[in-house]
Amino acid sequence: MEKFNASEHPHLRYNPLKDDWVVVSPHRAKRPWQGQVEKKAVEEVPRHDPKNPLCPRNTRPNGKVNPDYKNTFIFDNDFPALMPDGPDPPKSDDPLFQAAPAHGNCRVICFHPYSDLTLPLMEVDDIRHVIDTWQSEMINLGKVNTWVQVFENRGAVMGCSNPHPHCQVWASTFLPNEPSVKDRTQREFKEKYGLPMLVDYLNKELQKKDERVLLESAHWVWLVPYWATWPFETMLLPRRHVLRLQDLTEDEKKDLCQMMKDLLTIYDNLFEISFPYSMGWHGAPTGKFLEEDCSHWQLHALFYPPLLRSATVKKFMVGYEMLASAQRDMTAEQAATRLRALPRTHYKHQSSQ
Ligand code: H2U
Repeated sequence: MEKFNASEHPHLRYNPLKDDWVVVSPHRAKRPWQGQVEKKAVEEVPRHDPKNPLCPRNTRPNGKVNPDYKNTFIFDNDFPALMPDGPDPPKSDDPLFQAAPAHGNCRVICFHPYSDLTLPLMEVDDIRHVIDTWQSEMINLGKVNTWVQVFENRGAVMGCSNPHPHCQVWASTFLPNEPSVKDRTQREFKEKYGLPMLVDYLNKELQKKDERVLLESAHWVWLVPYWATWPFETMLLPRRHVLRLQDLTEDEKKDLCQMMKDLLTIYDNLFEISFPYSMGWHGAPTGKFLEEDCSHWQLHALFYPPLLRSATVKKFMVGYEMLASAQRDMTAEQAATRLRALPRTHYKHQSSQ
């Protein structure tokens, strides 16, 4: 019998955070592609578009005028998915027809006044404003909400509705599905093994750095998780045990600015485009959880890019993925090797050097 080789042979990998499995089919990356090809995103974005509702000084469709902001600008989403007030659905005894209250706040954070910038093209000082804003939003919204989800959709392919650099914050009085599962899995891990899952995981990844670790700084480690599902999915972890984004120290935040710039530059350099992704932060829940022991949690940022083999070929999570299990076509280690080989100078700045 042939010896198992992870970069040749199909196998399953366990995601201990989500308590599920991903099918890894490394040999499939070689297959020819005649399916859908995405349009290459238009890279020419004007610095200021008088019609763009996220630009400084412009009037949004609801008549509100944006200030002449110089770094970040935060406002309540004009089309919020969740609202702080409103009637609750009636309780039901029928297990098949259950509903529950859903309240919350949705906010939009513009990162910078210039529409032609993205996080990797911004100065580290400007990225610092974004991180400080994430922290203040987490603190304010976390007082009454159980979960505050900071997330950025970048690129039309990920549903981003506006080219201006921005992210969203959705805060809810309930714990959504993903963090709810992660709360359980991390709690059970700590009870069983005595330390937080992701603290243990990072220690182990750092013992074999050449496999999945991509970048290290004084306070942060960027890696491809062993159980990654999306082709170039990655995770960013603090070295220290940190429960929430708002607990980061000055030094950790300063270091995070450069780390974000570097890792997002590497992403852009992979296919020499403004790399599409959904990213977001997961840390211990807030609201009533602020008073509870959440030491099983470890803060982490997640990056889910949809592209597979080029700027225009996307990984589809359809068919088998919808009906059976998530599946990927190359191993986490193969993705790490490709990302690790890329320069930290943005491709838009390389020719001028
Ligand atoms: P996305 O690009 O990730 O869709 O985020 C943009 C958000 O900005 C979106 O949720 C909001 C949309 O509702 N928005 C406003 O609140 N007001 C506007 O005038 C434009 C967009």
